[in-house]
Amino acid sequence: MTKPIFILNGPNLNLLGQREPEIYGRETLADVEARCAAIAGDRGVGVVLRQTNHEGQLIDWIHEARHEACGIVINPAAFTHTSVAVLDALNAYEGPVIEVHISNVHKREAFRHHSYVSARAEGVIAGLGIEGYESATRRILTLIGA
Ligand code: CA2
Repeated sequence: MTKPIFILNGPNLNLLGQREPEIYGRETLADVEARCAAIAGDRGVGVVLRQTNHEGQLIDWIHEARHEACGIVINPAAFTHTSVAVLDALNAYEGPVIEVHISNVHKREAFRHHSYVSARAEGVIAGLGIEGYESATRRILTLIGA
């Protein structure tokens, strides 16, 4: 049986749909999970969506994915721009990784223009709102041949 896709989310994304809708929209991570589960489910693949405000927790989940996930969709949020540790964890993961940003980080402050994670990701999606998670899920399914 195919292992699930891990959809991992970094700090403050628990507020999705509750604050700053002009930047991040009105839908929640529960909506993201439902949309991606429907897409992956059509190919017989499950999804596991998680969110944490803690860098070490995110790293532990990436380690878990080494044995438990067929691919990773990750929105590392602010850790995108700061964390060599998240990059190192992803470098130890052998399956496909797609990086997602809800907003177009390149249209925002200069400190959001650099991503440590992009050096590892098979693909990077920014500015498509939560549809970016759906596209990333489809891409993982393609890359694993599901
Ligand atoms: O655009 C994205 O998805 C980001 O990864 C979101 C991060 C930001 O630090 C990155 O530069 C780009 C911030 C996540 C904060 O999420 C919130 C959602 C709703 C309300 C407040 C914060």
